[in-house]
Amino acid sequence: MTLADLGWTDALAAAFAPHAAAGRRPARVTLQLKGFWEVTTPETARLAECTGKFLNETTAVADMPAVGDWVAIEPLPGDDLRALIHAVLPRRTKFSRKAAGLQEVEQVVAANVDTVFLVSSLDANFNLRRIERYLAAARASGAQPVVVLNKSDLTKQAAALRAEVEVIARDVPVVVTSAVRRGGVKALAAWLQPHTTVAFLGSSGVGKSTLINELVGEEVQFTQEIRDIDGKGRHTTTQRELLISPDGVLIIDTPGMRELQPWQADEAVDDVFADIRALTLRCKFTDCSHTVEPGCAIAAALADGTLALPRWHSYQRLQRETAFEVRRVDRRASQKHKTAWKKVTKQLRQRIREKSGEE
Ligand SMILES: Nc1nc2c(ncn2[C@@H]2O[C@H](COP(=O)(O)OP(=O)(O)OP(=O)(O)O)[C@@H](O)[C@H]2O)c(=O)[nH]1
Ligand SMILES: [Mg+2]
Ligand SMILES: [Zn+2]
Repeated sequence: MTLADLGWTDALAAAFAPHAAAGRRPARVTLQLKGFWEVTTPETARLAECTGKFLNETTAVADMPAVGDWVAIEPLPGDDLRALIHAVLPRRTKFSRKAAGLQEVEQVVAANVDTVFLVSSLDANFNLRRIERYLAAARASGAQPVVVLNKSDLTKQAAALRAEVEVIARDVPVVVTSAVRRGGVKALAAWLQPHTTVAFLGSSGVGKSTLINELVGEEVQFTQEIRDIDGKGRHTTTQRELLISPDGVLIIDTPGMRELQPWQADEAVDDVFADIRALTLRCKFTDCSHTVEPGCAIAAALADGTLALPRWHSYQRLQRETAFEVRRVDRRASQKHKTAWKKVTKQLRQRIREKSGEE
């Protein structure tokens, strides 16, 4: 294996020059653990920790090593399995999420990714709102997004749903797959070039690991049957991990992200559907439900073909999902705050009790 096989580029070589002068070696982060990282060099994989200096100088969570990152390492002398991470090289692209907490912090889910496959399933979990949110995060990542609608074997509506997604995806390609059907992943072939890095993102249970197994041609990632009826299943993939396919594609698998935060949600809807919003303002009644009312501009536009039906359906679906999302987030946020507050109060009480006990 060479550095190029791991995705090394001339730009990285240039950025690495000062670290090379300091005797460091380049390695790619292939697995993220809590406080540890697996880093891979052309020779071997090692378990690495960050140096104290690096940790002292790093204040933002987003600047910590993430899967896909290139790092400058120092192999530990006399230990061929361990290493120290001295620095993270500048990222070409990064896919971030807002990790939820009392404060919102940026957390990098995957770095230096060429293509992000935003995977959804064409079953009861299909949710345009969520796809829109993933698209927004992917557009900000710098990587090329591709929307993957998986489990096409479970629906007869694949074509219609795809048309709805294409409306919000605009210039982003939308492909339909079935990971459990032979040849069902051929649609992704164009983006699977050797030495390029692709990442699979999407909710738990949509079939990311199954797609990867299918692409790699063997069971490299564990998958799990979904048991419960609402299809939420269990998180089977628990770590962000980078693997190399036999064809030399660098593939990042991620656990389903339940917490991808819907920031800028409303703006995103308005942006794509500005024309429809303008139309609704022309309805005769301001509270027009666009169903049976006389003088409805939407009904007129649908009738004369200036507004396509799938676009209208996408808009309606997004409106519904946004309203639902906003309610849910409000509730969750206040719940979280309460829980955190309780915890802090409890800790305080505990400390006071301990102190008074000591005296
Ligand atoms: N019918 C059908 N089932 C699929 C398809 N792809 C995956 N599945 C099933 O969906 C379940 C979940 O698949 P996984 O690949 O584990 O899902 P995942 O996205 O990796 O989930 P997490 O690792 O939890 O994020 C498994 O039982 C798969 O067999 C498909 O195209 N059609
Ligand atoms: Mg998985
Ligand atoms: Zn109307």
